[in-house]
Amino acid sequence: MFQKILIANRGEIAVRVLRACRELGVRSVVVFSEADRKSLHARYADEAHCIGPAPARESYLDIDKVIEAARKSDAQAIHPGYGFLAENPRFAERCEKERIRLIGPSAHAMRTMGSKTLARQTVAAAGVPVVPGTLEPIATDAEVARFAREIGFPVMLKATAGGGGKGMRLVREESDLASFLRMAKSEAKSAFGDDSVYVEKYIENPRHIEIQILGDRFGNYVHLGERECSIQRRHQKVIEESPSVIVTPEVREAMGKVAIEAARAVKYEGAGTCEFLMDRNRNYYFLEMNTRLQVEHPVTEMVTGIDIVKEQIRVAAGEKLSFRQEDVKQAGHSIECRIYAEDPDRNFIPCPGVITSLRVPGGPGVRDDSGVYAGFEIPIHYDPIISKLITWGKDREEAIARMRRALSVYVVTGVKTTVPFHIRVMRNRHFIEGNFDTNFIDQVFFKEERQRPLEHQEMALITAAIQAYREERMRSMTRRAGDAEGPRSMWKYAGRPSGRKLG
Ligand code: MV4
Repeated sequence: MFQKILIANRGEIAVRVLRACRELGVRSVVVFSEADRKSLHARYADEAHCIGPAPARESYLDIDKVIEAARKSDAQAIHPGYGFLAENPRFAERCEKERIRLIGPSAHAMRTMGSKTLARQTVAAAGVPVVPGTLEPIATDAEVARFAREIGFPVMLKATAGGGGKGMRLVREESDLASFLRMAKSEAKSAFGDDSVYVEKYIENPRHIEIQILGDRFGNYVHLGERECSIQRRHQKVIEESPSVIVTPEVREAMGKVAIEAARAVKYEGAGTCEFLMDRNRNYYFLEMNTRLQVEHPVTEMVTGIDIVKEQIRVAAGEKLSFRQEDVKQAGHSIECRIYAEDPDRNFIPCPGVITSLRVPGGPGVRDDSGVYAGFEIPIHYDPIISKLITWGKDREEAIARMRRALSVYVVTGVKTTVPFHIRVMRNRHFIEGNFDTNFIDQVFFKEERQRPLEHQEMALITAAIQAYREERMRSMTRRAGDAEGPRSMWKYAGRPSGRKLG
């Protein structure tokens, strides 16, 4: 096992990896930017090195500075977390050159999966079902038109270097093809510096289902079942769960097998995720493979009992996987809500700032993977995530009930958060029924919410009337009683339906 690991990340994921290091008895080093001098990850680590100014380009994304910090601190391995350098094949090569073990797959695996067309070719050759379409980037307008006609409209144009919905265009009819192709190419060029695109059949109202895999360097592979990630907003996942309500044991086993074949095709080492689109008939199609630890890994940990981060570290240190496929059992249900410093009432604009007070929920089946504390200032320079709130229950109903309970007592002051948004989703009948797809938040949920402002206004009026009544009653009570303590704080009455005094 390693003696010392450097964590090349920040926030909640750096803290998550630090916890794994502690449990393994491995010393930890972190890097931090000038904006993160007082961050939780820098406090939590055994050792911390400042690697530059706030902009990520000059700190967390600067390969030379990260390597230098690893050298100075004598770290034998680097955990990249997610984002930043996590899927950068040049970083993987540099680590190899410096004889520092990267806790992740090879540069080759990253490069293959980083190109969507190369990934499609590679996994299709391994027998994995991919979304019907071209396996190569397409050079000319005429060729795009020919393939689109062959596949049949609607089609999707996607950037070869893409991911996350950038450089992606839905084309419903042939007359839009030329102009949409130009848009897709220019978006791809500016986002990835590569304007090549390819064509896929459009899957209507799909669900996004992904399979977690783990591999070691001896060619052993296991899958840890699926995560349902269809609850997204503008291609950002906001709620994830495991298992998925639509995945049957048979489909799970089949998807797990093909995910392992995809991993084997690139000699994958460590933790990785195969993303699939699933249509209404439960046909599934490989979309892409993420060659990193993912934000939503905790829901899998909660239902399998496997610590994915510790397992990642062990296989990177050259150990064999500590269990076999038949040892993996999913028990109960887990849900994750991503709590962001964003204002849901103002189109989710980021709300960086100082967290003036913080109260984190606990109790049975509740886990809060946080990167902040009361008094911390969320910097404007990075993703404004506050924490991931994860619940576990014996079934989906209990996991939802616990999530509602936890969200309702989650207090963050000083910044706006997405907690109220999550409370509304947890009450939405479609969500409760498990009846949703990737269009749910943007097309179904917000439409329904917009139709309810009158309801909210009426509720506000009724609440104001009750409050006025209680205040008047209080005034007359304190006048009569001549209470020696003086008038009591109003909230003691206002919050409790029974009007019972506790203090
Ligand atoms: C698709 C698709 C339908 N058909 N590809 C969006 C992000 C990128 N990772 C892939 N995406 C999609 N690709 C075909 N052929 C629908 C989406 C999609 C989506 C996928 C996953 C999660 C949320 C989504 C929201 C809108 C569209």
